[in-house]
Amino acid sequence: MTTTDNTTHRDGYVPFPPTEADAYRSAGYWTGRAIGDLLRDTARQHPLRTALLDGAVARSYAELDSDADRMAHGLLALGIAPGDRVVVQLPNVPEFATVLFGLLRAGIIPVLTLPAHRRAEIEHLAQLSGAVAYLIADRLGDFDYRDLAATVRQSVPAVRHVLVLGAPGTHTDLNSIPRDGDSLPKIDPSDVALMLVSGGTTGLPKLIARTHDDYVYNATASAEVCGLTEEDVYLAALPAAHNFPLACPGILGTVGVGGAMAFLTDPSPENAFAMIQRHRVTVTAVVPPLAQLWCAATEWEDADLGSLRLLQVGGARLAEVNARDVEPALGVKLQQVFGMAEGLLNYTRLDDPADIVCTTQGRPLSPADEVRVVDAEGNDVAPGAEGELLTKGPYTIRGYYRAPEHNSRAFTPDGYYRSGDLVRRLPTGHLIVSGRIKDVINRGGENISCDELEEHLLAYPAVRHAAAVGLPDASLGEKVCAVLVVDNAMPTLAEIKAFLSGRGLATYKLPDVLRQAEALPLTAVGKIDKKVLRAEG
Ligand code: OOB
Repeated sequence: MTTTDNTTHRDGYVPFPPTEADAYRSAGYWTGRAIGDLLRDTARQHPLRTALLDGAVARSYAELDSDADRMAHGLLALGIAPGDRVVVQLPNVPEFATVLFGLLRAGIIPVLTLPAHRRAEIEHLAQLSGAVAYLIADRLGDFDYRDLAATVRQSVPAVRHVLVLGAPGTHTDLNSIPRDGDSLPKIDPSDVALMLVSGGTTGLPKLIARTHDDYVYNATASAEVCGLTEEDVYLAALPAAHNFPLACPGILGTVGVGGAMAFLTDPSPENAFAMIQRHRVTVTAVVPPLAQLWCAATEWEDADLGSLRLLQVGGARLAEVNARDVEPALGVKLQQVFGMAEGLLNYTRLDDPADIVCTTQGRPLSPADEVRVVDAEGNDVAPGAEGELLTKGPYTIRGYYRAPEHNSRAFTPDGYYRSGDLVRRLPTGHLIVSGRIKDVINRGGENISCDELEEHLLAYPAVRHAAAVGLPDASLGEKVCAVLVVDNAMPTLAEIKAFLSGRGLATYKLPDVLRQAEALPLTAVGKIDKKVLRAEG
């Protein structure tokens, strides 16, 4: 079997073991609903309720439901078959929902890439998934996806169709394909529904195949934890193809309860605040750098954010100082979310005390989530001690798609995913993320946790963003480099060292080098990109 084999997506998919799958079903975690049923059921019960709130294309649930069916018929009529994979790369536009539900209803598997992905990632993901089509928007800002698509078609010949939302250029206009048909395939809820892209910090991204059963549970259980109802208006501010805004509870959770959704292509404070005010947005999700920017922007933007009831922050560690800022600055309840595309989600609960919300990254979503905290030998650490988080459960994958060799390292023989995240578990079950196994600087044999150092650097008054990275050093192996984005004058290395020593930090953890940056480089979803920082030296 080659990675471009197109006949079936099941080759290379690692299923849940049958006995565990049965247990998830009989305990009621898996309900046998397809993701498309979330929309169908809401459209039947509340056809006239608003689903999409974006200006000219505002759609009711009945309209979105029929748009999705028509999209499904159109894609099948093109010759794309159930089980085929389609690489989807769309900005946050309302049509994202139509395309997603259209593909899901047709049983075609979307490979959900982010707008910031470029040739290296898209070629790799198209090849690895064995995609037959690539679905894009014409352009976003100065970037023309049609040019990228022309290159991808050349290098990955299995990609037969390029479908464009907007002006198609030399490709096919998505809106011109005929949309009629009489039947849609029956969906097996234990089948793969969609593929997410891993947010991994090393190497090329991996594919994470999620089933209807597991992802419906992911979205509906998340909606419950967030108290989401039909009164809510969810704003997709992070790229909609990312697990967090897609299903935690995000777009799918909102559809499940019959709330309204709005999509934001550019989450700058100016745009986001205008959207929140205009559509009376109640819930949204951001990454920590964006949360910080929004908090700071309340000083110069005067939009009315009174409708917002919950700001979810996750994707990377939110420093306590920044967590404490959220409620006073934005007048909104904070929820920390520690999640991963591979599955496990941790949420602080709406009734958790403020200290828990500001100092922990939440506790597991499901009573069936199994979490272990282990040492380097794989043994459970003492309660409260730091170790690597291992997990399995009803919505956590048992292996990456088409990656047997990597899977033998990334999963334990009994099916736990090795997250690579270092955590401590409180008696309440809340987890504190203390770093990544690999995000450690080895300075002359002493290990320094970057997270810990960053937390201290952020406490320095003028420091807005901070990142610690190890740089090669002839005598130490690695030396400690602190990169700072500051509001006012840049502190000197001596000042920073004195400040950190004053906070009681060990001498070997003090930075050897200080760099000033205008901004920190960010990944496709907006997390600080350490790979780039290290490469910049
Ligand atoms: C989310 O998913 P991914 O797949 O982009 O990234 C997962 C990794 C985690 O393994 C962890 O290293 C880090 O991102 N992470 C956090 C965090 N949330 C994620 N690290 C510290 N604190 C947090 N709150 O990032 C994701 C998926 C669903 C919901 C939320 C985030």
